[in-house]
Order: sequence, then C-alpha cells, then structure tokens
Amino acid sequence: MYRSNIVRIIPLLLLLATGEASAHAFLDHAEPRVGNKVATAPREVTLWFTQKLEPAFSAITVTNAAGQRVDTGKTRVSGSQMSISLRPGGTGTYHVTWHVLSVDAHTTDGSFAFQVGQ
Ligand SMILES: [Cu+2]
Repeated sequence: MYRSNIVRIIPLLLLLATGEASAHAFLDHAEPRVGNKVATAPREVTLWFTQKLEPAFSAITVTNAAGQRVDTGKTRVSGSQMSISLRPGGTGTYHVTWHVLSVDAHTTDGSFAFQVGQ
C-alpha cells in the first residue's frame, strides 16, 4: 500500500540525513588558533578535523599580509590531522585556506585568519 510505504521511508530518510551531517570532516581546531594573535610568525600551521582525511586530496595553503604564499606546498596528513611548514612571511594577517576529502568520500573546505605581531 502507498500509505505504509511512506511510513517506512520517512524514518529511513531521517536516519540518512543525520548520518550525513555527522560524517563530514569539519575543522575541529587549529594551531595557531583561529582568529588568534601570535607574537612571531609560526614555523608551521596544523589543523585537526572531526574525521580521518585522504592525504592525496587534502591540502592547506597559507598567505601572508601581502597575499604571498608562505607555505612550502607540502601538506602532511596523519589521520585526522594535517600540517604544512611555513617560510618567514613577516607580520600582519595570515590567511589559511584548506580543502579536505574525508574517508567517507565527502569534500569540505574553508578558511580562517590569524594575526602575527603586535
Ligand atoms: Cu561526509
């Protein structure tokens, strides 16, 4: 019957929707911390995610206040964590941009800034 099929489908959709929302890799925290101020330019940036990452499709780029890339271009992934080393880039606002592919085959991306200097 049409009506009994609907009754069975709705709980299944709710289950899928909930599983989906908790499955993606979201940024949990970062070092330097998101929006934070640090006295000197960090040697590297590390991001922690809510899920394990696929190294081949996950990367970080970092630009300094002048908009120049200051990362080395070699993102290192270990489990749910990824890092990149930085070259000296002076003071001011740094922008960190990331994209990841998590082990559930979903992609997420985002960006944040931190401050270097006074
Ligand atoms: Cu997902």
